[in-house]
Amino acid sequence: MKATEANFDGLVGPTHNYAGLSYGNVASRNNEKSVANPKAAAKQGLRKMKQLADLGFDQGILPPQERPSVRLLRDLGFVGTDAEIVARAAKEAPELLAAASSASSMWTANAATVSPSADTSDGRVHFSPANLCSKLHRAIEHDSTRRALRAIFRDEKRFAVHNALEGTPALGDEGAANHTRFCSKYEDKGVEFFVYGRSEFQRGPEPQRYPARQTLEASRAVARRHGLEDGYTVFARQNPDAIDAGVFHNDVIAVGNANTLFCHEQAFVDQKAVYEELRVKLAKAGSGLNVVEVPTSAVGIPDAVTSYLFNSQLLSRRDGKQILIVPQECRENPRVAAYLDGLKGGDSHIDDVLVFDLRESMKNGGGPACLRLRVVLNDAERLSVGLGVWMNDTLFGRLDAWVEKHYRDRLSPEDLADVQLLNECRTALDELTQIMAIGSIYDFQR
Ligand code: SUG
Repeated sequence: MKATEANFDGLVGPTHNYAGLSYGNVASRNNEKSVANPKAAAKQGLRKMKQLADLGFDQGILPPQERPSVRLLRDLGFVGTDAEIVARAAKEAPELLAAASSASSMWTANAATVSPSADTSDGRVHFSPANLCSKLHRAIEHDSTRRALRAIFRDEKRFAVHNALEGTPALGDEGAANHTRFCSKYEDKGVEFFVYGRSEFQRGPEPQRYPARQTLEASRAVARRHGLEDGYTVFARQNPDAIDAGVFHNDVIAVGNANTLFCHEQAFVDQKAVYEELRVKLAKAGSGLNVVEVPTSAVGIPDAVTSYLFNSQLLSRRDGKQILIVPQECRENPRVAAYLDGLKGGDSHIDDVLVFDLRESMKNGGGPACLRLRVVLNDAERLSVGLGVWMNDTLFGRLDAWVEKHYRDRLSPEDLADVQLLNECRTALDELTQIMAIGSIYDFQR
């Protein structure tokens, strides 16, 4: 049965702000305490989704999570009514309120790792929500992520939504940001490629400055639970120097689609051996591997980190051409812009480049690829997903009006102390579950 790749983007939540919560993520730290514009952030994301839907891609939406998370604050010992809890946290521990308020679930590349049914032993699509245990503000996402995925991918005969792995350093898991799948056609069996930054039990080079968020043990556990075959999986270690230069996820230095791997020459340890293993395994799946490697002499790692050249979406159009979706920061960097000018067509098999303004998300280290979760679905699987999550003209109109009505156009870290924000968010999310017809998925609705 024919399959296509759907992209599920995270809708930016009403508390989008710059709290500097992600050590190792250069943009998050550089923009700490600046004033965010949640309304603009959400609209930038919606425009990307709409334009890709207009181009004929299957574009889905994942709802934002409830923030601030009063549940986290209660767990941390704050007591009283919800409003009292927010007020107390604001006064006594503003850093905890910031963690409880982050809109970080918008970066759905970190929501889960997804294996298409063509790859798994039981023929279902498998989802493993990521525990994101390396950062407090992200470690609180997986429970709600699982709930949202189960609400959208309901049919247990077709979909398996697992619990997250135990949230402990040995099993640090950041989801699809460190996972790529290569194939000839989407419906064919593919080769799943897992990239990790460190191993709890095996020796190897590790970053010295910034944390490695993904472990080999977590990647292997995900592959095991999804029922992937060893002969069709590849595990590669990320170059620790890249992590130390701000490449906190593999999707900041590499992106893959179909049989193309677009990456920097300093992305992996033992890079040539990684290509070779991918080639051999992909050949068994009936495909060649097309590597588009960007040399350091053209684009250095610091340029890759500030422009997010590799945090692009590489997508196959229905006519078979591949397009690259990049953030406008790529155009503003002269070396990256020059590289992109020479990229199109020819050997690269990348036929067009589309540029998007995602400035609000980029200032927190989230580019086009961070904002989407890829889910390869065959026709029957796609039809079993509710209509309310697929972007189209009507849904775009309703969501744009919803953002216009409920979102602020200014939010500073101090504004998180405003207890009114909690009510605003709940009112907005309650209406959203009706627009998307996904049922009562939030705690406050239960
Ligand atoms: O986990 N930023 C996110 C960005 C995630 C990008 N995702 C991928 N590369 N796939 C992170 O570092 C910043 C929040 C703040 O500082 O307020 C943040 O969480």
